[in-house]
Amino acid sequence: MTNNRDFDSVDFYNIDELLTDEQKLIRGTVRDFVTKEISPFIEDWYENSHFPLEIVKKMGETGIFGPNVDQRYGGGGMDNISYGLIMQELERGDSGMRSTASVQSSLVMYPIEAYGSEEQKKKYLPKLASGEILGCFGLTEPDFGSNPGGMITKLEDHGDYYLLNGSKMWISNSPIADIAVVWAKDENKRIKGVIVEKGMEGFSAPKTEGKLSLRSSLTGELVFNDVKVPKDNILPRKDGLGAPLGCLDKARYGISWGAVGVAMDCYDCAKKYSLERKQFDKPIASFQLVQKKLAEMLTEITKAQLLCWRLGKLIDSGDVTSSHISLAKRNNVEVALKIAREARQIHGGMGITNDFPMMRHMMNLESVITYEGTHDIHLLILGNEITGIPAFS
Ligand code: TGC
Ligand code: FAD
Repeated sequence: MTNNRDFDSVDFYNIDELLTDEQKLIRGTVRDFVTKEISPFIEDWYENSHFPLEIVKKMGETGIFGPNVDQRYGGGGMDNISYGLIMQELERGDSGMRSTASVQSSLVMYPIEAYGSEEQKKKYLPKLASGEILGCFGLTEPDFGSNPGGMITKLEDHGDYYLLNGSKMWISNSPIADIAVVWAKDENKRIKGVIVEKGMEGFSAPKTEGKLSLRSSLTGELVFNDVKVPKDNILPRKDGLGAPLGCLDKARYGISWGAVGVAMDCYDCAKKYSLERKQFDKPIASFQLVQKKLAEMLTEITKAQLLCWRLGKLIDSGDVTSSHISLAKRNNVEVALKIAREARQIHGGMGITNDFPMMRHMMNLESVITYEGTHDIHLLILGNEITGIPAFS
């Protein structure tokens, strides 16, 4: 099955007027990339639970990895609106494809750039930017998902190396990653980041089978059995839970934009289908109930677009807080999920087939609404911001 239909972008409030020519150019480049390299194949990849490894190099060549990273290390040196627009376009193609880019850029390149040594930056960042190597991010453990501070994976100081023991679960890209940024506790219970390389003795990354969501993205475990990690592989410039959570802020921001990409794709499909499909001798678009669905979709997409744009500006000016990001991730993913369901309904029975992308998007969004902080965890982050009372535990 191919998904080759034309996509018409949605811009009811002329938000394009707020974008620079460079930002529009970047969006256009990634839109073309998705149209050529992802959309024609995605339904097959999804059905066969296949991650196309060759897409990593292609993404690197297109400048998709590390858009915010300093150009001295092979990054794009771009602003945050540009980064968001890249994520929007990729997720219009598929959430799994956006996931690959989120992990590489926000969860692997960002911590190496922000917390790593100069040697680590020179060693890893150019190769990650070009797609020569792929990274993954190990925070979640079998018994510590929403509460990563409880993690039990541990680092023991053995003089010139650390011994790493424990396991991580639900790790995007882990079975094929060349390096893993892993979070573990030292003897003082302080969380530290380490770079673990594929092939280190005692390290394995088995694949997680049976996923009904995000099927074009590989997910797996990270298992550490007395892995000797050289001291040079510790991220030296930040520790504590705030270090991994700082990376999550970057990725959650990207997801806010990505969700808009999905919502636009579903709305575009629903609008076109409703104008073509006839029942009772009329296009179904002529019925008020269908118009209500379309009008509400457009309203929510427009609100979500404005949230993203403003959030990007707040990040660029340094005025953003984590709860600003939680609000946008939480809102936009929920909006996208509702729009995917409504668009599916507008397609009637056809909507459940892979002639159309809504079911795939909908199933993908069940992961997106869970990872990077569940929907309810983001609500609690906002509750804490409003009241000053953390209700997590
Ligand atoms: P809490 O006591 O609130 O905070 C501990 C320290 O962290 C600081 N902090 C942050 N720093 C940066 N960014 C943030 N968003 C931060 N949130 C908190 C905080 O200031 C404090 O610093 P310090 O210096 O005082 O120690 O921590 P808590 O244990 O009560 O937890 C709070 C909670 C529940 C919000 C947090 O644990 C959380 O966000 N949980 C959700 C876990 C999560 O999102 N996991 C995601 C795993 S990665 C993933 O899903 C990748 S999917 C990728 C893909 O395929 O796209
Ligand atoms: P739990 O934390 O067990 O939560 C279960 C339910 O309890 C949720 O509804 C939650 O909202 C609720 N809950 C938990 N605590 C509270 C509370 N205090 N108050 C109210 N409700 C609460 N992790 C990584 O580290 N790296 C990755 O690359 C990565 N990729 C992923 C890819 C996929 C496809 C998926 C599905 C997950 C991925 N994750 C990754 C893990 C993801 O971040 C976790 O699944 C998520 O943080 C939730 O943790 P959990 O699954 O253990 O659920």
